[in-house]
Amino acid sequence: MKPNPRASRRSLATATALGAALVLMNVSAVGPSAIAAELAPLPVKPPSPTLKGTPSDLPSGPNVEPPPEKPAPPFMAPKGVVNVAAGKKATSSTKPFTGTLSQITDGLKEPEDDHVVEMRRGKQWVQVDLGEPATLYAIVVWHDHRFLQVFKDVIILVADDPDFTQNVQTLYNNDVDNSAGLGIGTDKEYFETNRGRTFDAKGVVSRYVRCYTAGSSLSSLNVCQEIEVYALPAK
Ligand SMILES: [Ca+2]
Repeated sequence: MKPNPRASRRSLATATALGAALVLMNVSAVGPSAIAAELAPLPVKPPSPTLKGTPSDLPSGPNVEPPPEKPAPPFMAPKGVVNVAAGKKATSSTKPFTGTLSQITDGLKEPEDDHVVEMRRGKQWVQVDLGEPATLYAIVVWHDHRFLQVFKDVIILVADDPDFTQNVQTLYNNDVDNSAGLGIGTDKEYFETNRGRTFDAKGVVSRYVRCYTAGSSLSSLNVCQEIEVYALPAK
């Protein structure tokens, strides 16, 4: 039987009208707050990918995500979020021996040696003071995408105070053996690309963001290029 184009056009028109009616009903049922929370892809501008090749001996295991073959789908956040960490003050557990802490929030994160802040080995952290509490939707971290590598003990915390004693919340922890002593992590280790890694902040209200590492699959040193924190701008 041949399909009847007129009938299918009619049913499409009916479906469209029905869909529009349902959307209208939804909008009136949920009110203006839901309209304000319209989602859009996170406005991250990834740096260039590295031109260095893939190392031959890549780590693998049950707790390591395989190297990504294509970019992850965009992270959806409330429309209008901005990087509230841009230009904000960064501190660290140990003084960097290459680069300065202002580079953590300077927006530069190309796969170049002078865009990487390097610190000594062991468990170290870098943190950003947003200046005031904000409702956080996503944190994006570039440790060092000059080389494809897996960072060890990636732990992302937020807190109300710079010493991380008040309202401390863990957003990510892939320290499965608790070697960092901050609790057993259940998140995966991952290969970092030019897209960094986006961590879901789930709307937590916080002022300080702290990112731990303990070296990587390539080096025992700790490194960081950029930390971005996405929130709606303060009114
Ligand atoms: Ca930077």
